[in-house]
Amino acid sequence: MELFIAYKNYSSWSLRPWLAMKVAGLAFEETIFPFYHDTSLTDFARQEVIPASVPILKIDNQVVWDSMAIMEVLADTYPEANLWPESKLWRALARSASAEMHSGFLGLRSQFPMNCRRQTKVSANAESLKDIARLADLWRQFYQADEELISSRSQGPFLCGAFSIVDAMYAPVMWRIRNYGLFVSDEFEAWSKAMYALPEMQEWLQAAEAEKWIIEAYDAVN
Ligand SMILES: N[C@@H](CCC(=O)N[C@@H](CS)C(=O)NCC(=O)O)C(=O)O
Repeated sequence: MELFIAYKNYSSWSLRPWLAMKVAGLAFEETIFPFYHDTSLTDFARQEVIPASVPILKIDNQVVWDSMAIMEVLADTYPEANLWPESKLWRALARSASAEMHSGFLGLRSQFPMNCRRQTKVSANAESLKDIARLADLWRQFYQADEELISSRSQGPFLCGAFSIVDAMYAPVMWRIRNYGLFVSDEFEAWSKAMYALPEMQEWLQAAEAEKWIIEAYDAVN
């Protein structure tokens, strides 16, 4: 299995399946396409007839593109990895929040590009403030769920208890909130601490810090 990603420092979509695969203990090779600095991604995409966008997974001679599709295929292929929560109720919540991340939070995503190695303080604009308020609501829904949901929650500090795809989907949001000095809610802070402490997240950060590539526009956000 081979995962094609981009810059660990900047590529938020790359982080999602990479983290899910690492936390699940799935073995894979990784290739980095630094698409601002060379043509490796466009060359590969032309050859495979897919969009020039990462992440991409090669599995059993099949090419899968798009972060959500990759994680769904992995969940299908490795059911024992429990990439989605075991409980159907939690799966529905996790899938809804994952889809919301995949298609939403445009304010936060455009104002605050993921930049793992740079910590600074930037005020949120009106669109980002709406997204931050939505994150607070969402986190309340996960952590103050009704009794029926709570009784089927697995153990752990993550959104559904044990780590699952929904945590991977929001992993770049952890970097954005933390590294731009933003605040969502106490529940979000507790989740963020658990995410930051994951050895796999620290592995990603170390690799991001060691990367030599720079995207000046992202480093100039203020
Ligand atoms: N919806 C896609 C988004 C992927 C995406 O936008 N990837 C960015 C990197 S984080 C990319 O490959 N950009 C290529 C480019 O701008 O040339 C997914 O979930 O995989």
